[in-house]
Amino acid sequence: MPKADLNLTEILDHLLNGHCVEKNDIKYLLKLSEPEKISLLFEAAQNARTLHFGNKIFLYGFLYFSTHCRNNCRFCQYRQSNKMLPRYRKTESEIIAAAKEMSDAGVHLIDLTMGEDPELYSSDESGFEQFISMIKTVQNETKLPVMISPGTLPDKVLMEVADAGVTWYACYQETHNKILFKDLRQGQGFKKRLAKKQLAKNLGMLIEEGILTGVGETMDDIADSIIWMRDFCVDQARIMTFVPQTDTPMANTMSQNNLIELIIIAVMRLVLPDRLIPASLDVDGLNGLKARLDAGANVVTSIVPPQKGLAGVANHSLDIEDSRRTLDHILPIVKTCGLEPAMVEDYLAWITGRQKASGRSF
Ligand code: SAM
Ligand code: MD0
Ligand code: SF4
Repeated sequence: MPKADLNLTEILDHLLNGHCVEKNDIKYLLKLSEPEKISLLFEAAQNARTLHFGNKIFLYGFLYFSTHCRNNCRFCQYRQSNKMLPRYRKTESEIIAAAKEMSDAGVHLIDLTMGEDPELYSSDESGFEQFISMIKTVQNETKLPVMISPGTLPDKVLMEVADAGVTWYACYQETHNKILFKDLRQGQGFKKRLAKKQLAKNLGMLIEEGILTGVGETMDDIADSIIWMRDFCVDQARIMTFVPQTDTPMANTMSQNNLIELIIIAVMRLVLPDRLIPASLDVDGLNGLKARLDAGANVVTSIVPPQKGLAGVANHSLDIEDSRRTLDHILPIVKTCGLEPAMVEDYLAWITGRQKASGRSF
């Protein structure tokens, strides 16, 4: 057997036996290019998922309730300088109706996302009062855990959110390479974004970290991000392929083939075997779901109800109004992967277990 093959089986076995690997081994896996070896990687990732989650998949409803933003991330269509984009700010009753529709359909979590909306961010903390009360109502009405993805909230607001019993805080770094970060999230603080995650974690919230691929990063950067996620003990680890957006500075960046995202999902699964890893419908829509689950993801995210004027992030409208981001369309695909949706009780039990294991149950 050529030495490289031995390397691959050894690294995969090592990971499947619960051992830690070095950065070089992570990079070796990330750089695999032969189809047979990539298949072995995906098979190992599926085995790691089965070991920790059986054949159960979690389902996240996505509610992008305000698309106004004060920031100018170069990759994002919702950047403040993009004047071509029609924006919306949903009312509390619209938000509750969409959240209820998704909880009735059977999702396990509601992800409340917004741009850094100047209406909230430009005043002092008082701008967030309605936001906090809206979150509480969503929790009460749906009886589901909530994730918030609101940007870099003021510390005091983050504390109030934690007090309100919000389960998850998502605030993606995109990259852990400071130079690339400065380029992607121009004018924003690398350390500030990290500090918000640390504070939310200290306050007892579960943390999702996320990175992008196809934005000029190297495999060394991706390996560093995966190691950062391991060291920080993130609870959910996300990778998304950059989707070029018209009327933004990165509009002409070449679209990257999705295989790299799939390989990164598989490597994340092996390095963080007991964590949640999204298969986002936001990048390739429903057509991209099976490949992401086959690579080892265990949460379908960006489920969006139609006819409510709600948008996605990486893709503004892909698959939304034709109902292809609903459970009717998603569940048959989950089944063809030999998987099935978890019960909401399974999801709540996972959360409680995670909070206890990390000393975050109060
Ligand atoms: N405004 C908040 C923030 O930036 O933290 C919340 C929105 S956040 C959930 C939006 C995320 O979607 C970004 O952090 C990025 O990872 C991803 N994203 C945005 N534009 C994208 C694009 N064009 N292609 C792929 N992913 C994108
Ligand atoms: C997703 N569009 O799940 C959403 C979003 C925010 N927490 C998540 C990027 O793909
Ligand atoms: Fe605003 Fe978030 Fe888009 Fe950046 S990624 S421009 S903070 S909505």
